[in-house]
Amino acid sequence: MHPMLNIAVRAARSAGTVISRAFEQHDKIEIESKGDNDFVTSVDIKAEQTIIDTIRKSYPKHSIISEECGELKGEDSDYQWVIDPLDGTANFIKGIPHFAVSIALKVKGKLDQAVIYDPIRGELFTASRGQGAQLNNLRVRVKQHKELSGTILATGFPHKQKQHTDAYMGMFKDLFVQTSDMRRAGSAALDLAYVAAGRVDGYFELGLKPWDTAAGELLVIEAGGLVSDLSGGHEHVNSGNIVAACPRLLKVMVKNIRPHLTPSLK
Ligand code: 2AM
Ligand code: CA
Repeated sequence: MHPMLNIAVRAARSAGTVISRAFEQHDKIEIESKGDNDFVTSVDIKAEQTIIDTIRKSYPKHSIISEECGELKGEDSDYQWVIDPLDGTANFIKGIPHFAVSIALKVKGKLDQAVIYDPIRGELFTASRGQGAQLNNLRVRVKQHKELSGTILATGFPHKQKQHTDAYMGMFKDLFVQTSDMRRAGSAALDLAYVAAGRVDGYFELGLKPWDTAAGELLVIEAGGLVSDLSGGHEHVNSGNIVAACPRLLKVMVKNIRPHLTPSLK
């Protein structure tokens, strides 16, 4: 295993322990509102600190960007860790056991290493650039589909950007009538990991942040899939609007999504 992936795994497992212990004592979790429909708990912050401490111990000069701390510039800006300590915070708060730790490393702006860890199921998704994607050390691949018929797509609702509800529902409807079914589980990181593992066939969501998707993007690519913005382009990191699937299905998904794009979603 690449030494930096090894550190990412160590950090993700330590954070996972913090999260699952806290989940067992669910009634003691302190919740704070960051804004409309946006919450942070003492657990997000503690898990994030665990990850940052683990990375800093081995790589004190690397830069870090994380959900709760924002950007921590290091002496070495070629290496940037992108961290979501608890993706699926709303599930965690409600007691729904579906959330994950997401850690990616970018080297000179390119995704290089990725870990997504589900501490409830003990599932560890890993990827290194050019080396494929694994679930608990076994190779995984995206499912191949040429059309929507027979597929299950994962998605997330634009709950923090309700101005996009009509556009989103238009996309959802056109896709839904052609698929077998949809899933809305509440963790973007796990949605992308599940695309990589072939558990769902594709995924789309609007308004995400870089730490929601960085590790998942490398996992999907290393599992033979593609990630794009809603028009099939490369703006997803800036826009936070994302589609992921095997290359042929992604093309079909984008074809169905595109007619619903409003100027602010293009
Ligand atoms: P979080 O739990 O870390 O906040 C739910 O749809 C998924 O979307 C979660 O992964 C959640 O991450 C993420 N998310 C973050 N910002 C969002 C936004 N502005 N709109 C929709 N989902 C968002
Ligand atoms: Ca997140």
